[in-house]
Amino acid sequence: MKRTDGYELWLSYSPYSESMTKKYSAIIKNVYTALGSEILDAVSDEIELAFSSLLDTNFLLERNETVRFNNSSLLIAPYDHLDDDLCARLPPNKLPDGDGYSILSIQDSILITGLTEKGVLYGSFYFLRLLQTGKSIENLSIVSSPAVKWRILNHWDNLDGSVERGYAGKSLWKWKELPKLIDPRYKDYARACASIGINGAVLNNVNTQVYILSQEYIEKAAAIASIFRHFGIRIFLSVNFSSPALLGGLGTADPCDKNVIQWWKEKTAEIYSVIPDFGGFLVKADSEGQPGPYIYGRDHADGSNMLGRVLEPYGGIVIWRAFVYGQGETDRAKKAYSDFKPLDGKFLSNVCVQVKNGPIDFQPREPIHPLFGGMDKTNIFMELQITQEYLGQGNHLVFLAPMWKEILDFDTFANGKGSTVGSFLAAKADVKRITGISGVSNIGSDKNWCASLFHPANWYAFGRLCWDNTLSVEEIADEWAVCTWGANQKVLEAVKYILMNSWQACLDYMTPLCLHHIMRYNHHYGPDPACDEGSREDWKPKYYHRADSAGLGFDRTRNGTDAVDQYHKPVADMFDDIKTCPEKYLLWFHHVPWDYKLSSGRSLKEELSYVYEKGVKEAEDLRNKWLETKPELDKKRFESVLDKLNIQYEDAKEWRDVCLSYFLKFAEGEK
Ligand code: GCW
Repeated sequence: MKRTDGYELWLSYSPYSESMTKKYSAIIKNVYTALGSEILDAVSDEIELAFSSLLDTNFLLERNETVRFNNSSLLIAPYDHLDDDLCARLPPNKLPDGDGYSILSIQDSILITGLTEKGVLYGSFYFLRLLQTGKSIENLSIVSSPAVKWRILNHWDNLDGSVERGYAGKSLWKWKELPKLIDPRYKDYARACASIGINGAVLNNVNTQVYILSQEYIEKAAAIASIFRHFGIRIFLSVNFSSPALLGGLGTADPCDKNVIQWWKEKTAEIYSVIPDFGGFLVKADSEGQPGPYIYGRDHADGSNMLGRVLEPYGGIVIWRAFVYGQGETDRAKKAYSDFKPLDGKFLSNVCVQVKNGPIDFQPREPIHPLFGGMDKTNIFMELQITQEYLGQGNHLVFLAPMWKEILDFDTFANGKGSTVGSFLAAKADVKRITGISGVSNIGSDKNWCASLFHPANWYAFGRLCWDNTLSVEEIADEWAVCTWGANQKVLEAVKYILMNSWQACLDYMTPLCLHHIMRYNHHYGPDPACDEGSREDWKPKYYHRADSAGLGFDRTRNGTDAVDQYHKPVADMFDDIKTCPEKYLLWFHHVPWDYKLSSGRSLKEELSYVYEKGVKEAEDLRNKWLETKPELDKKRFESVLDKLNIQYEDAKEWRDVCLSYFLKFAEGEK
């Protein structure tokens, strides 16, 4: 009996069909894997586990130092573990770069190889996915390498077990029990991450507790690292920039002070002595109350480079966030660019600036952040949010892959046409740059990991898109759906319908035409365009929607805050002109008169009503589609998803009613 609680995620290894199982079993009679390391052992274990349900015959699994050719076999080993005869049988030019993999048919056998053990790990999981999704495993000639070097989950987990913006229970990390007790979930988490190519995990919240750097916590983190290492995952820690003062007892944390530098050197040496493959530090500095170099009259380059120098001898990196806003800027959307752009070229080669996908804060839709394509002499990481802080949290089923594709496919024109964000982040040819994408995790202690049986789709899509941003949304949806839900066509049809249509529904019932930040104060769930709470103007919905009797939307054109000119010229011109600004971004860039006619022929006022109504209908359709799975599914899974979709539908109506009654008053000249 397969589990139905979602714990196995997309790794339940349910056979696709009897006929495919027969075919696979006829091809794979023996499995030969390389011995030699923790990663290779993890690969063998995974293959054994998977084949016990994906094949219907007994197979031989042999682990050897060197792998040689055998008929009717699956051969799994890094290139330097293949014997000479097997190397000679490899077709020419079929080795991947870096941590990539090759999956090649050689006569009646299949070889999974790569230059590194990690490559073999990723290739093995890819191969298992072929079997889970019922694909042919004949005539294979697959070569694949990751688009970006670092594919990292950022956990906003606090050391007391709570999770900032977490909707799936408590933190996975049981700090109180560590390092003595190792929860088996650490391994299952790492398996799931490795299966989609994730190679880094920041364990703790960017809003830090300083004692993460105490000896006690470093040892706890080391215990987690010792599990993750088997799956090619390196750990990172978020650190408080003022740690030398707050934890070390120094009178300052000035990055130019020699005692401060010495403190960081010693702390870093202490970390590497127990975590030799430690990834590095993530820092939220001078942002939302977190201390940073500004306190000492230094800038982001001074602060991050100091840490970069300290980590450099160990091969560690600094990930320095660009999520800053505050004094001295008329438009919050402009602040990060204004602060960071002048520093381009000043950051050390192991310092990476991590930029949220959009200029504000993980809204249902944002135009891209102008720092993508805006800083070409700096390592830039993109930060996506997998946890749905502003998109219905653990209650709304919203598949984020379409949003992320829109972001990755956006053409910045940084080097002329075709300079997409995805190609900028990947920059495969540019070996000097460190590239990366981080995702704020949606994972917690809930049995199903992510708040519902659907939410793991976003964890999955994140990993897959980091590896290969040319994958289509459909491909990712297909893979996740079959691996998670099995091959029942009716169920698959409903699952895919929800995946493919849910983001559009969410946009329509929450933030049509790129309205943004109109959620309730602080917890960000539900609509509250009238909200006046908060100590800062740029935390209030009114700051963003700017509704008045003349119209709606934030004027970021050259007549307004001129945020448009932070983009490259053709893009800036396109956004600036209301006629060429894509309607999906309209209210982000323009204060639009209520009677302005949109491409639909409707006025803004009419369009707003139309889209909110459409969103409600779309949410209802998601639910109705799911009802069709009732005869096909167990009660538990059917009902758990239905419960969420019912909430989503009710919430969609609330969004429509609250927003329309508020905005239309302005349109009707009442305020
Ligand atoms: O907008 C905010 C979130 C905070 C988060 C912050 C950030 C970790 O609401 O919860 O803090 O973004 O990204 O630093």
